[in-house]
Amino acid sequence: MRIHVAYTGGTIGMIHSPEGLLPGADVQGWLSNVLEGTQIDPEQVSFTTFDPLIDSSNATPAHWQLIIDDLIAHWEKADAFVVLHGTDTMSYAASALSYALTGFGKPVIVTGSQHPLGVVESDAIANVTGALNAAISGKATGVTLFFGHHLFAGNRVTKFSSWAFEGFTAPSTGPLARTGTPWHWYASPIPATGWPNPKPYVRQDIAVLDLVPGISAERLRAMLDPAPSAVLVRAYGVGNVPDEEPGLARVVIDLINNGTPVIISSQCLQAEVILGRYAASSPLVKAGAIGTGDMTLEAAYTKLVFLLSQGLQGDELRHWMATPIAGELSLH
Ligand code: ASN
Repeated sequence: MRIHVAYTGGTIGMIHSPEGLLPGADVQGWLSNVLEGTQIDPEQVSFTTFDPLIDSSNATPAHWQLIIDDLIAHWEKADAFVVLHGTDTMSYAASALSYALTGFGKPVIVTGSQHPLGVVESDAIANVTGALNAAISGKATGVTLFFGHHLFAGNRVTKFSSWAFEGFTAPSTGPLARTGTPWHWYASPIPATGWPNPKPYVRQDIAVLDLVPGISAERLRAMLDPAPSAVLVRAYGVGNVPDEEPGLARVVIDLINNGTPVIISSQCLQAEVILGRYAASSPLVKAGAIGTGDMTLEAAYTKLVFLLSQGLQGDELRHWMATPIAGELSLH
């Protein structure tokens, strides 16, 4: 089996410096040594080292597009793909890849590590060999993320720990598989419509805002002036926004009336946003706010960037935010 590895940066390939961790390890050489004597022939593995290698806290939609372009450029020469990525924004990248690669037809597994490969207690070997095992399994489809002994759908996962080796979770769906002898496979990704011939990712002016008890209408209005291209509000529970705080809901309604899409998600890690369930959110429903259902923040944000990059607005944007493109959303 031919495998292409795209190494984009992240702690996995970092070394210590006086300023802190930065890229510098020989990841390609390390990988060849890891594979020596295994069922994967190192000669069958192609490798792209991104230039520059980044700490994934620096990732932008342009960076997601570079990864997508590299995978597409190697499509004919490989049967499966592994992306080595920093963990900080790995779940954003995996979601972003999932929307753009619905027609790819070959498995893509994203992974990285909490510790650099050069420290004795590193999780790098376990994660990279796990991702490679998923790649050759014949069971992984679409874009997935392997981390801490679990394989997840790439657009269902979130980083919930900055230090634990099992640092990712898929709060609404659980994992697709976990390691062991043999691996246990639980569920298949949710079927979805796909997106033929997507346009490239372009950075969008999206404001992502957390509500907190005590936020005033003046503060919210100030944070949204000038109006962004879209607003993603991290509200409470099933998508509740306070309706008794004078003028607060009005700020959101005015935005919508002036043509800015407003998407309501939840601060709950495991969320099912149901706008209108409580009377508190009914003014927003009437104004046309869009709920995120059970999407993670990462899946909802990257989907919004994806749809705006496709040039969608108004009712089309609303329709596609509520329609699974790559299994990112459950329809109940
Ligand atoms: N800051 C690192 C990154 O996201 C964290 C990691 O990879 N563990 O690139």
